Amino acid sequence: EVNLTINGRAVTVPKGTTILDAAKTLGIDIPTLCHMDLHNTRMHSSKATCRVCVVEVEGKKNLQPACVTLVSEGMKVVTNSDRVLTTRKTIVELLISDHPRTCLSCAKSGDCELQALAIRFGIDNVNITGKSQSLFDKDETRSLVRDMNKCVRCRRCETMCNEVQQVGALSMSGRGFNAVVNTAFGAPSMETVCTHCGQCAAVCPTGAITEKDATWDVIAALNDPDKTVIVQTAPSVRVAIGEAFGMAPGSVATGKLVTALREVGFDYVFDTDFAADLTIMEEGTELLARLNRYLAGEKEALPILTSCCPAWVNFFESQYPDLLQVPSSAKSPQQMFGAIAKTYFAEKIGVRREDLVLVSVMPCLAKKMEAGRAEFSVDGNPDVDLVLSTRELARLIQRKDINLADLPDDGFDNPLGESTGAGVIFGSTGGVIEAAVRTAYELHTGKTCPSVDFTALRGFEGVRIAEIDVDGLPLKIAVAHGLGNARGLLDEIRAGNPRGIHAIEVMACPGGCIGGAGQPYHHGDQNVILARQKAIYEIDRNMPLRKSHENPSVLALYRDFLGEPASELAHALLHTAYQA
Ligand code: HC1
Ligand code: SF4
Repeated sequence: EVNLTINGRAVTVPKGTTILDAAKTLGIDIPTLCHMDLHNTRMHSSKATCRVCVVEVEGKKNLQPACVTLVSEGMKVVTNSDRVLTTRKTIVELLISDHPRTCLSCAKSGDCELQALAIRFGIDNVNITGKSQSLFDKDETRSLVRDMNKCVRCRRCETMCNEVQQVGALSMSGRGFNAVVNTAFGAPSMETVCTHCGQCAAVCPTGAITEKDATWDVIAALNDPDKTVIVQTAPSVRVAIGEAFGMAPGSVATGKLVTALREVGFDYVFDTDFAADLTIMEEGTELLARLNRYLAGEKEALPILTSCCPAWVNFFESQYPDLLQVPSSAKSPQQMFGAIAKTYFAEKIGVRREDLVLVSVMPCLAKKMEAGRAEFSVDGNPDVDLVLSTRELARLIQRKDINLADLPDDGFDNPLGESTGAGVIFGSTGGVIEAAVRTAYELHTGKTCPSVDFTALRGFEGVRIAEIDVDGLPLKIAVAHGLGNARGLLDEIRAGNPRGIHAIEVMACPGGCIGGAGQPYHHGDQNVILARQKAIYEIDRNMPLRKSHENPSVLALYRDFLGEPASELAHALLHTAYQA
């Protein structure tokens, strides 16, 4: 325990606490730019690069950065003296002098932490000009735009990519005015190991890394009289989009979202949750087939890995090319939806696939890249035409003069809008495998699950291992979220799976899709992601049907079109192969 005063107020905190955290316990909000604590990781360089958080410490001549200075017994700290405030103002002015003044047209405007500091310190005019502000070319992919001219060298993205995700695509490069976080040799992201997870964008304080916007492409499609434009919305969008309209994190906005999508002009409003149920039918069938081979002595038939997360697919394709037979061959729900929409549904409404435009709304930036993969198109026509992140959809709704928070509830169109609780829990870490277990249990045993709540698979621990009792058969299941956590499990499989794990769910983003990089910004507050997780399980609890194999529209799809799960047609439309 250490006793100190901050702005004259006494506080006692554990030894090893920073001044910044000690101040927080008193509700004193010291501004920072580079600092972010998230997912048990300190997201900044240990050198406290931005120095916006400087404070006065009695007995010290120089101001001290609060984010790295530890408290000591009897310390007297002042966070808001004139000297501190004018110094912070100068520091922010220097940062801005070196920053493009393109706030009006920046994707991050309104959410930018540098802009917020400029407002806080009343900086209305910066006359100093630092480096030439166009030293770096923009790097654009289908998912992300990186404009390193806007980099403030906070190094959050680098920490995210190297420590949390353990991908290693970004590092500090150059010196002086040229110093920025960049790919190795400044190579375009497409030529690097980048998985397009977008988590670097989720923590970037400025507009240096943002999503590639597709909103105007969607508007163009909606305005084309020759096109029928349909939309699917991912499980975790409904528990996050409200935040963009002032609703509290964890608000369930499913009905308002459907109404907003109708008002925006989509001809049919459908639910990716339907396709999540379909995924369980295919992946669950595959799991059981592989389990039976395993029980018959073919040990390498398991474990099976889930395959619905596109950044995860990119990760194992590039980093574990020797393990490509381990993941399920099932496509993601987004792509299963696309394949069914452009065949079964197009036929049903008598529209040629070229005239049917499918827009996805996803919490994810890697989904944009996934939709562009060549294997997910027929004669150049993609199964999924356009992908919007949750943030982009919020902007599109606002652009159309609609306030989602004020809208009444409405329901999805059918048949591709019907879903179960198993479909919605896909949005949280642990949910995909829980959904699979609910179905696999009943198909394997022919009995009803005593309870559909497999709570041992839930939670927020980076890696969770649980043994599920399938009527006497113990199934060992692992769940990992965040690619760094997945790496350990993959290394274990490569080493012969010594713990005998049967099935593994991996989601690239911490929290799963609820923490996706296309969601409204969490600004480092993990409670936002936890509130969304709570909301996901609340939706599931309130659903009349909670097992994928009970979804009437999915059953009808098999009866009328696909035949059985894993049939030849199901394989052709709903499964894929991975490429090293
Ligand atoms: Fe996800 Fe999925 S759950 S990947 O996390 O399997 O993005 O929400 O749509 O495809 O269903 C994302 C979410 C989403 C897919 C489903
Ligand atoms: Fe790293 Fe993901 Fe950003 Fe790519 S998108 S640079 S993998 S954090």
